[in-house]
Amino acid sequence: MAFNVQEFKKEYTKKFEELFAYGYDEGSTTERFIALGDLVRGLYTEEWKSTVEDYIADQSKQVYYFSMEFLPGRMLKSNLLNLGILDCVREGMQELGLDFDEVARGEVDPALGNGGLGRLASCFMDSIASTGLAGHGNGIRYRYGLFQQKFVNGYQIELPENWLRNRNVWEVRKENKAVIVRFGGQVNLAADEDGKMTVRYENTRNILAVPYDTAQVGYKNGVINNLRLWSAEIPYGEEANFSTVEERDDVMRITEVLYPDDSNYEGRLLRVKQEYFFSSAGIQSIIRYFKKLKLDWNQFPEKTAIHINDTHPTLAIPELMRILLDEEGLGWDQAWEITKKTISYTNHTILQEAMERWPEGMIAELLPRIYQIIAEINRRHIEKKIPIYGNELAYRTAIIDQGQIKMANLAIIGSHSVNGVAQLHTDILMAETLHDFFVMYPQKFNNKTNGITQRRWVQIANEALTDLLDDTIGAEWKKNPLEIRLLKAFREDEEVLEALETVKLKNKQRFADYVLKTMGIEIDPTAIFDVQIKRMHAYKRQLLNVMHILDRYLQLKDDPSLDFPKRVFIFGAKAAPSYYYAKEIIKLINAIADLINNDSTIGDKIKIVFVENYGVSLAELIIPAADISEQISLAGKEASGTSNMKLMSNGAITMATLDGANVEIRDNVGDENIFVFGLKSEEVQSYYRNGNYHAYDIYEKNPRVKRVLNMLVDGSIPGIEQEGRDIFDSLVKFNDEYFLLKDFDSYIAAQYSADRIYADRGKWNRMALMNIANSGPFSSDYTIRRYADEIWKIKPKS
Ligand code: 26Y
Repeated sequence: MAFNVQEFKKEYTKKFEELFAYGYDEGSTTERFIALGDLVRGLYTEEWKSTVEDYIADQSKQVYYFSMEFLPGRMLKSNLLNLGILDCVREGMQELGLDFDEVARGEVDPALGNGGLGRLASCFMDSIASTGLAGHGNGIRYRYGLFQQKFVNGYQIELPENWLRNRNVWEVRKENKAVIVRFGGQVNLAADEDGKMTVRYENTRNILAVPYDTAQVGYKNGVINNLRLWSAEIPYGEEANFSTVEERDDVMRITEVLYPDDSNYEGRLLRVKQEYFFSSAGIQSIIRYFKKLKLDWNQFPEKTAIHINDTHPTLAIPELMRILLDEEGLGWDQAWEITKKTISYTNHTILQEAMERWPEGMIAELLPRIYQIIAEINRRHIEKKIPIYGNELAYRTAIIDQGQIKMANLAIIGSHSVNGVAQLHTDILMAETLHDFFVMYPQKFNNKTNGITQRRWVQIANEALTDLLDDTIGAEWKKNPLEIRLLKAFREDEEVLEALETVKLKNKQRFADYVLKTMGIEIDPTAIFDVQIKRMHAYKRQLLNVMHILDRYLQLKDDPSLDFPKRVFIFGAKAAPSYYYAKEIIKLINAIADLINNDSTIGDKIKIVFVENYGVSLAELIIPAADISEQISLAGKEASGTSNMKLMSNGAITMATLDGANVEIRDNVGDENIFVFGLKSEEVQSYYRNGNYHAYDIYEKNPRVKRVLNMLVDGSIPGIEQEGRDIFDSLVKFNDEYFLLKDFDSYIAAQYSADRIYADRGKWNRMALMNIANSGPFSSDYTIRRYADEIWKIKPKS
């Protein structure tokens, strides 16, 4: 984008005054950001418009990524980076006497997701645009995002996240693109004059879905795609058919708040309303677009791919069927072929408790026509499969089972592709979780290992590393992430290794400053920064990390002269508000932090920092500062993980079980550049199958384990009477569902070998370098290319 510093300064000054009627020097940080954001949006609207016009003119195939969650992070820097004007704007701001980084922090970070699945969606949006693909997001514009987390006396408190309190400069409200979504009422099938069946709905509750569009700017390629988020409003005119104020308020509630849960399914009516709302609105808007092309319906799958991010948007399947059947008059078989060819589905979990199922009666009442269609899909599925596979298998794969509608079954049957998010995860899906379906549809199953966008996670988050890379290997890695492997050639180059250490130290200092300022805790940037950042969940085993901390603390208390490098244990995690056990772990970690951080007898050897309100922006601060990346879920439980990829890209060394994408990280960096420990997935499976795991025996026989666990209940950690007891019981009495005790010894051993290597700076730096150099394959640009080639069948714009 042609733009110079002088022009920028003039435009910015003008824009600010236009918006606020005084000079930018008088403005607040928020206002300064708004003026800048507004200016930047103006810079790309022309290209945004022409991208759409080109797509229509070329009739290029479009892919739509349906996701209940997006976690884009602050967009100012990523837009500037991708437009190629980041340096120019930074310089201009400086010349205006403004602190660019501070102004950038004036942007609210939209938390429209829970965790990995939502952030993946946003990495994908960036990669889709940056690899020149015609692809768009479809989701919900929640009025309130994921709760803001505060700690009060060590307990998690949730506050509403009013992210729209200031103007959202990036979004554009498109009222003329609004559609009506109907709920409830009755369905009547009647023959029209020509004897053709027509479907009529009566007494429905109609909701206006208004899209808010946000540009998805590709990296220096002129492509600008769209993220369309829908907001529920009251329709006007004859569509407004509410009889009571309560009914009307109900409408407003649909897009009010994000469900703050990432793994415990709850059969809440409001959630299914949200799911249908954005699925239906998305499908309607896709159909409207397709109709502009004036093609035959059979060409719909040639021009359209719709991807559903987990089962949350699965109602897109019966909704597409409904429109093709009822509104466009296609026959069942034709509509079904089109639907299957269009839809593809990603599974993100094997945890049974996260599998969506809805009560049949609830769907029948809320979405009567959709229910009929699901029932018919189910009936035909069973009828077709019985002669081939027999009754038992056919019924095991039924969509409707014992009064429940199983969304994963509908997603698999109604799509042409089912993928897992790391090789191990896909293997488990095929062999266990979805084995029955794998038998029926082996060709549908495929793996697409997750990825991350290094544009945000390296170029924006870690400018110091970016400069070092540019100086050392040139800038090609920014366009072709695999080229970062050129760094390997420097693994014995002391100058580069030391420069890498300096970069890391600088990032650690930056984080230490933040911690001192916000938490009043002083941490030493030369200590090992040991990082675990992810949702709080039992299977992710933050507690195993805690056991290591307690063990280390006890060793030090026994012998204060013990010589190992200082460590700062850094946690960032939100717990679902209803997930009691996870909240107890939060309280425990905070209590231990209080105890250890204030124990002067251990001489700062251990510090614990649990940051409040972890999210994308904090991740950008923490990840570049990490030495160790904790990826310690019980093998077989973490579908992929993506913080593991972000951390390795920033030179942290992974402490890992062989779970999710950790396996592939190990394969890429080699055993000598990662710390691996713990049970393998097959071993875990075998314990589960044979029921021969006995946590109590380990507790009794392993004195170190016993001593650590006793600390939870013997009063040595103040303020955790209830929590300590509950957690102790879950591990010792209720047999430790996630095998922490079993993995304890090997975890401790791996941690001690990390200590030893860290003391050898040259060796550690080399490992860090090798992690960075091998992170290229985990770019979401490649992941997206594989989705495009193998699932969506779409080609980049040439
Ligand atoms: C049904 C509802 C409660 C629900 C809402 C959100 C269920 C699940 C989720 C989100 C799941 C999620 O974030 N899964 C994570 O997806 C990442 C991207 O594929 C994986 O890296 C990570 O291992 C997986 O836990």
